[in-house]
Amino acid sequence: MNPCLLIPIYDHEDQIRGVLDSLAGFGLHCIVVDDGSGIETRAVLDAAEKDFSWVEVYHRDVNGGRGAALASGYRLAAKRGYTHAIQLDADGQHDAADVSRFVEAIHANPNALVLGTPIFDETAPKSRLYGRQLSRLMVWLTTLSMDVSDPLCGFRGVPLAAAVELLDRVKMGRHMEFDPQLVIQLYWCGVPVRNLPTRVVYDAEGLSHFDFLRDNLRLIGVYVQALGGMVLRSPNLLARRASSAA
Ligand SMILES: Nc1nc2c(ncn2[C@@H]2O[C@H](COP(=O)(O)OP(=O)(O)OP(=O)(O)O)[C@@H](O)[C@H]2O)c(=O)[nH]1
Ligand SMILES: [Mg+2]
Repeated sequence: MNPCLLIPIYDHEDQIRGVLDSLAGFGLHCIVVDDGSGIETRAVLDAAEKDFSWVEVYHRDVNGGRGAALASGYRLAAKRGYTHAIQLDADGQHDAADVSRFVEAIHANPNALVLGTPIFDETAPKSRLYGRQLSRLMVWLTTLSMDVSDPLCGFRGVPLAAAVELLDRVKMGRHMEFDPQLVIQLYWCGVPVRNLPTRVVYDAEGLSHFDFLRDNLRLIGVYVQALGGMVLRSPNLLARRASSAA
C-alpha cells in the first residue's frame, strides 16, 4: 500500500499551515488542491511548498467546489502512483494525529473505504448535528445497510483505483454533496466500508464554506436520486447484506 495525504482548500489561510505542521512527522507525500483561493492562501501555500519537500500544491484557477477539487486530487494522486488518498480538511477540525490510524486501517483493509466517524464535543453546532443524522439515515436507506457510520466526514481513506474508475463513469456533484455521493457510489460498487472514530472540533471563529440552504438542497438532490438507484440495485444490496450477516 502506498497512501498519500490529500487536502482540498478554499480560503483557509489561517489554519492550513498548522495542519501541515502537524502532518510533517508522517513521512507521507501531501497533495493540497487549492481551489481558486485568494492571494493570502496562495502565499501561505507557496511558503509551505518551499519549506516542505513532501508538500505539492495543485492550483485550480477558478473555484469549482470541494467535490470538483477532490476529484482532481484523486486523479492526480493516482497518476503519481499512490494507492490511497488519506484526505482531511484544511480548517484544522480534524485530528492529524489520527493519520497513523488511517494508515493502519488501510493496510489492514486495502480494498476498503475507511471513513472517519466524528466524535464531536460541545463546540459542534446543533444544526450540523441534526443534518448529519438525516444524512446517515438517507445513506442507510440508499445502501440498504447500516455499514456507514457517517457519510459526511472529510477525514477518510479513499482507495484510488475504485474512486477513479467511478469518476470516469459517474457524473459526480461538484460541491459538498460529493462526499456522501462517493460513499454511496463506492458502496454500490461493492467496496467495503470501515468506520474509524476520530475527534472533530469546531472553532467558533472558523470560516465555514458550508452553505446551509444550497448545500443542503444539493445533498437532498443526491439522496433523492440515490433512492432510485437503490431500488434498481436492491436485489444485489440485499444479497450482500445477507452474505455479510451469514
Ligand atoms: N477545494 C475546495 N475546497 C473547499 C471548498 N469549499 C470548502 N473546501 C475545503 O473543504 C474543507 C471543508 O470545508 P468547510 O468550509 O470547513 O466545510 P465543512 O467542514 O463541511 O463545514 P463546517 O462543518 O461548518 O466546518 C476545507 O478544507 C475547505 O477549505 C471549495 O470550494 N473547494
Ligand atoms: Mg470544516
